[in-house]
Amino acid sequence: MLYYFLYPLRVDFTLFNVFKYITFRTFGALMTALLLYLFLGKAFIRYLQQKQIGQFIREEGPQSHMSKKGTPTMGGLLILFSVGVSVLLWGHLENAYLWLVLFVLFGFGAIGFYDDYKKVIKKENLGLQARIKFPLQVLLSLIAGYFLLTYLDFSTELLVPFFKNIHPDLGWFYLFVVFLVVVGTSNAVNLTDGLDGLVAGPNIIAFATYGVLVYIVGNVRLANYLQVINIPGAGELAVICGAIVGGILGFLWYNSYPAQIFMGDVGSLSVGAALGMVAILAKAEILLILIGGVFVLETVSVITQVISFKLTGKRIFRMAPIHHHFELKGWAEPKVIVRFWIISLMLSLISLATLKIR
Ligand code: 57M
Repeated sequence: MLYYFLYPLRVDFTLFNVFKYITFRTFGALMTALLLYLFLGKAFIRYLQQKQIGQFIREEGPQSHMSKKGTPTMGGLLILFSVGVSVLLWGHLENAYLWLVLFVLFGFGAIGFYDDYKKVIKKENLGLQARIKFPLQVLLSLIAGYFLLTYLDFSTELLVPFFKNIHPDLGWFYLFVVFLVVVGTSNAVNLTDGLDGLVAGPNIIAFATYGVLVYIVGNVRLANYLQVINIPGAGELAVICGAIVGGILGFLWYNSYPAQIFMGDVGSLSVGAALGMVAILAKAEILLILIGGVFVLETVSVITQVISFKLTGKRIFRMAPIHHHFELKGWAEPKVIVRFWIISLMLSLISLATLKIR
């Protein structure tokens, strides 16, 4: 919105010329979302406490989690609010990619909110059943994919990191890729959200990395120099990546160990789905395996644990997802969290290096 009000004033005040730069508006979006969460977070936590919107802790989890009972949850609501306001203020609102990410962010946020509402407010511990939750996620991802392939005529080529000459055109099968990446990432981030700050760190790193990638992909000179695909308009996604980084940073101020608030499914499902959507729009969906490596590790640990237990009756890990395994090995919670952040940062730096190794 600011772009429309202030950019035209550049005729009289050259200062307002800055509003045409994506980098400036990305920084503005990050700081706005961050400050919104920082200033509203305390009152929001108090509100959740007053309404007794607190976390239920399952018996079978690590005993160390029992002390977390009643921690306010659904902190993701304020992430969505901060990101929404920030994008409306700083975004170029004629950019369809921006609205596509917002659609996925708030659509999956609505699913997560309903799940949290049933668990925390209606006290139905199982929340929204998977047989309702999953089809809703599939539907949203297919709507986004269909809009992308028809109205936006988006490329259905699948780019492979390291091999610039391998880019098969998947045609309508690309819809399946959109479903897999968006729904898969949403649920992988959801699984990872099991320790204080554990999900915030890798998401901040992942969205910052994709913010750089979309800026490059959207800039014809940089894209040609690095020999990556150029997608006109994709650079604007750096603004929403900045807003999400800011919103999660603000959340992390309160979620850091010992957490005063959890993000809830309303946060983890929405942020994960948005990450998947941004990866698709950056034509870097395979790279998400690296950039979102911590989420992949967590999901693979659950899959292998369940398969092993079903086939042999034995567990591979002391408990899955793998963050609980290290907890039960005696690692202090903050140590598990920060080490996962370090792994996430290493993987993101490696992924950026792949841009040169082609
Ligand atoms: C999402 N939710 C946390 C919080 C957060 C198939 C199975 C692997 C599913 C998995 C599961 O239930 N996942 C659900 C993870 C929960 O966090 C809430 O959920 C939101 C995210 N969706 O925002 O509101 C708990 O995580 C802890 N937490 C923190 N700090 C945070 O900042 O400490 C969360 C955020 C919170 C709190 O304790 O209550 C969760 O873990 O449920 N199930 C599991 O992960 C369970 N693993 C398991 O059953 N493993 C089995 C099999 C099935 C693989 C095995 O190893 O044999 C573990 N989680 C729990 N209890 N809570 C262990 C049992």
